[in-house]
Amino acid sequence: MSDEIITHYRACHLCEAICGLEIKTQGAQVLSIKGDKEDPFSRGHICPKATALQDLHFDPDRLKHPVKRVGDGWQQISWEEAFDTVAENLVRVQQAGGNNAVALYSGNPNVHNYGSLTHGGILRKVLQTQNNYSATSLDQLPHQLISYAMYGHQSLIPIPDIDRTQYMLIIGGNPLASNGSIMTVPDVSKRLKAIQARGGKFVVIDPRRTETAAIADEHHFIRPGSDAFLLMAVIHTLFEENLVQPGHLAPVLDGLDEVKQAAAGFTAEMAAEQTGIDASAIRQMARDMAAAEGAVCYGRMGVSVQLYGSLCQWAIQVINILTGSLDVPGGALVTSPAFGYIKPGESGAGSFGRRHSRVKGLPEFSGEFPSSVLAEEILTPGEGQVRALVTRAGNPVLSAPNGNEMDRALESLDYMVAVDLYINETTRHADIILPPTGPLEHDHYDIAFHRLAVRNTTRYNEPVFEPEPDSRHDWEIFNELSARIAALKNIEFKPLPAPDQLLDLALQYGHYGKATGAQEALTLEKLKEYPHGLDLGPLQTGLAERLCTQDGRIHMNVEYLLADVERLRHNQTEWNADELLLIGRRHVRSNNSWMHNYQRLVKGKPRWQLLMHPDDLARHHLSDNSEVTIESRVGKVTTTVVASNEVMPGVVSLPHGWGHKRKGVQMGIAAEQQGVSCNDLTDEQRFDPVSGNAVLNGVPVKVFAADQ
Ligand SMILES: Nc1nc2c(c(=O)[nH]1)N[C@H]1C(S)=C(S)[C@@H](COP(=O)(O)OP(=O)(O)OC[C@H]3O[C@@H](n4cnc5c(=O)[nH]c(N)nc54)[C@H](O)[C@@H]3O)O[C@H]1N2
Ligand SMILES: Nc1nc2c(c(=O)[nH]1)N[C@H]1C(S)=C(S)[C@@H](COP(=O)(O)OP(=O)(O)OC[C@H]3O[C@@H](n4cnc5c(=O)[nH]c(N)nc54)[C@H](O)[C@@H]3O)O[C@H]1N2
Ligand code: SF4
Ligand SMILES: [Mo]
Repeated sequence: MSDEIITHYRACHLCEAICGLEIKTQGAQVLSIKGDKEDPFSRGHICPKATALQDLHFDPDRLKHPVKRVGDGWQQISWEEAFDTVAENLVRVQQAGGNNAVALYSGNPNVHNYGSLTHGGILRKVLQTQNNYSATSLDQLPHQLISYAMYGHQSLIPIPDIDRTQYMLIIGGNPLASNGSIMTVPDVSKRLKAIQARGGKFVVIDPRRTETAAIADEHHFIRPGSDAFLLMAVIHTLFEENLVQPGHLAPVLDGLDEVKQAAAGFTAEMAAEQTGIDASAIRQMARDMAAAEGAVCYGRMGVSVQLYGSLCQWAIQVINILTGSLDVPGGALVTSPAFGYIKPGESGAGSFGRRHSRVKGLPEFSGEFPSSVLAEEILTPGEGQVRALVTRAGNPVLSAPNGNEMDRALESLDYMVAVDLYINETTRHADIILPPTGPLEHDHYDIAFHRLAVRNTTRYNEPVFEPEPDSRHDWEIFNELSARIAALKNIEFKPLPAPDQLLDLALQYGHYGKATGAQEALTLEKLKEYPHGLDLGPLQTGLAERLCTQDGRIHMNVEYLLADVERLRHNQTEWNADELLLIGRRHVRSNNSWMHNYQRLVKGKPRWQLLMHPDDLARHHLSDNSEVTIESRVGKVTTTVVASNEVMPGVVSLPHGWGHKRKGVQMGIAAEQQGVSCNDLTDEQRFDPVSGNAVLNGVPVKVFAADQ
């Protein structure tokens, strides 16, 4: 192996910010990981997780070969045996119980791994099952549903033009910790401060004074789950004060009258009672949205994973439309990516409610059922019961509501296979685990996140290290496994070419595939000349020409959303002073459930405790830093409570993704961490009835001293 020091440029794939990295290696060693200052988009920004990429690469707990469960232990097997055994068992279960007897759950890292995106679909195709699930319905399903319903394509999602906005209303998002979501925005802290520096402002609505709220011009606490009242009151105020001005989109807009009627009665005073935010502040938000030269309302997890997730995301679009903030600089704009530019006729628009889940009857979206029903589909006997499961890059035991029920469900399966890097809370139930290469061992392109970025950019990176001998990339696993399943089922199958070939084609047929005066035609070859990434300019107006609805119009008058406004109207509730509502939280050193096995990220101050307001501690006769039991309808956990003025009274906060002490987890450092799983408390029976998206915030809980 050569002693040469090599500098690699490579995107960090861990979160949606897609920061450019400069990685220096010597032979098999990583010498340094730093921010790539020449990356035109991330400008050198990184967070502490980037340096943990080397820990992930060298982690002795990371699986390098397929393993088969034998009693309580695991035995290494060959790829041949692994693929054959998995295919035989999946097909066996399907022959006995029908195609739907096998379910597929796809987790979040698939979206950060382009080979998984290009090749994941083939496994779905050969399995021919309707039982598809993913982290989408624990997350951004309402965003996709609303874009599908209003603009005709689930991925035609308007993105905040943060670099030009003068007023940004952030509801239930904490980009300083998450680094942005459904808004790819590296270096977000500087970009937010730049709004203030140019005389604009941003306002945060959150039950916790988050890192983002702390630097905002205004922060308003909100009672969890009540945002729909706030949003409807903003809409009401816009009509009441004659501030509605849809601008250039007016000719393609449907439903103005229906929206006005729906908002009637949602006064700022009514919303104040429901949310706890002053009526005058609510009116001011409407006025500021209408007055600013470039304003944008943006809502994320806090308004997505709640009982009115879809209604909230709809109302946010409506507010942007009514204030003339959609499709204007400084407002919300659709992106012009090099891969996956959406225009009328584009495939993958989505589908909704073509069928319903067997037990609870929740609607399908784009061929998936909500993950909240996966456990019951496994545990409820009858025709169509799920008896085998494939997970790929997912950890539903820690990520889905009612983790204990999920645990029991996975335990009861006839067969399970996991495509994953680790033996964790979920994959420990698998019969066979198929581990792919690590992230530094394959090339990289951000199919999903350039599409969601606050600026149009594109970038391709070569692998940092050669893959180890006899290893497989995720996409190779899908190709090989699908081929075997297809052969046993006697269906036609052709493996897909490598992802870089598909990328090259997509670029050539894409939005920048033809030479223009300013730009040469974009091909993969061309893109490789820009290892730091290629800037394609700010977001562009032109939504009207890109609408994918059949009539080419924007639909604000979606029947099932207008009906949901009525559900909201009839669901005004009293603030119960004794009630505690549980919300989550994210920390910049953590990433969902799977990055607690790296010492540099878990060291220091513990970050897994329950936060509770000092008044609530007193009211419940609890002391700071004591052990408490938290109880919800579905379960109990015991952890440490700490006093915090960050959370509003009546609200407690516990992060998700912890709880690695479950028996059989083979992640040495993670298993030593004290945190418990927040999803042992979240309730699978609570979901947004419109989309079926899980409710992971605002869960009613009781908290009492642990020794009671
Ligand atoms: N209470 C509560 N629950 C939540 C949330 C919340 O805010 N509160 N957030 C929700 C959200 S937004 C999300 S996205 C979900 C995430 O839920 P999931 O996607 O189910 O879980 P992750 O924690 O992302 O787990 C990722 C898994 O992928 C594996 N992995 C990592 N990289 C790769 C790879 O390249 N290839 C393969 N094959 N495997 C890989 C890891 O080892 C791990 O097992 O959690 C949701 N759950
Ligand atoms: N460091 C780190 N970064 C991440 C992740 C991670 O786990 N760690 N996960 C990644 C993933 S998969 C995602 S989807 C994104 C999520 O990105 P964000 O949505 O920005 O992240 P969250 O911290 O979940 O922010 C949700 C906020 O909503 C608030 N909230 C809770 N309930 C309510 C409510 O009822 N109303 C309102 N208005 N607010 C409420 C919470 O207090 C929280 O501050 O982050 C991504 N980036
Ligand atoms: S913010 Fe951190 S984890 Fe996210 S892409 Fe940038 S370096 Fe990676
Ligand atoms: Mo997510």
